Amino acid sequence: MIDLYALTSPNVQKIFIMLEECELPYNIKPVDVWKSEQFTPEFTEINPLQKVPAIVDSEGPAGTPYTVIESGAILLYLAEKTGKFIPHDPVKRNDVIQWLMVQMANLGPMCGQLVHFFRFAPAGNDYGNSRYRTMVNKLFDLYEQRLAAHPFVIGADYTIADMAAFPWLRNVDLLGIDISTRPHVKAWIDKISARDAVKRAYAKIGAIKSVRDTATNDDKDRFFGRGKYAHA
Ligand SMILES: N[C@@H](CCC(=O)N[C@@H](CS)C(=O)NCC(=O)O)C(=O)O
Repeated sequence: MIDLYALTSPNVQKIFIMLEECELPYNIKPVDVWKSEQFTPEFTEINPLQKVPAIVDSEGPAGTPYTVIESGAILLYLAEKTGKFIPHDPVKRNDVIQWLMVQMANLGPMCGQLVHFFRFAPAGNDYGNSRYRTMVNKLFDLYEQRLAAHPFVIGADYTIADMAAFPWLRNVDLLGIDISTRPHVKAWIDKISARDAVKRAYAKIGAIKSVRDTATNDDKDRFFGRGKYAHA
């Protein structure tokens, strides 16, 4: 059995999708990052980085419980465990790993910073807003080029490279991105959204309660590393 330490954010959504696609049984262990639950000693022992997602697989590779942190590593772990959503062909397999890294090192962090400056930072961040919006627009254009040439990110097959990018690219409203100029990304979002496993994943994500709207200023400061939590 897999324990999934989760909330509702895009990096966590990837893991719900993969678990549902693989039909693996799992327990959801909510960690409300808006209530500082990521900083408890119990969760820090599971993920010293103090972020969701993390999984603990009671039947790890050595037959004993195994913990995995970082959404890209978790996707790879589950793909290796099940033999699903990563091709055996060595070239295609490397394509998946490359595009997983593109998502982890670029799309996720740039979208995360854009959401921070666009939605959460105090006013007066024109430079940050402009920089991260520019980076995110370039990345949307990159995926538009890819998806204009292939049905899925690495080619004909739906893989963990799609599952990694999907929760961020579908997030156009939160990001304030114009999807009308990226018709292939839009068609890919619609195609993935229509999958039964993806619908099941979002039903479970939608049922998770979080206190984002009522988070205290202290919890927000701690989450964002500012105020008395800044170490600059
Ligand atoms: N690179 C990590 C990023 C995970 C991440 O940023 N998680 C956020 C979700 S809101 C989190 O737990 N933030 C809590 C914090 O930074 O204190 C991954 O892809 O798993």
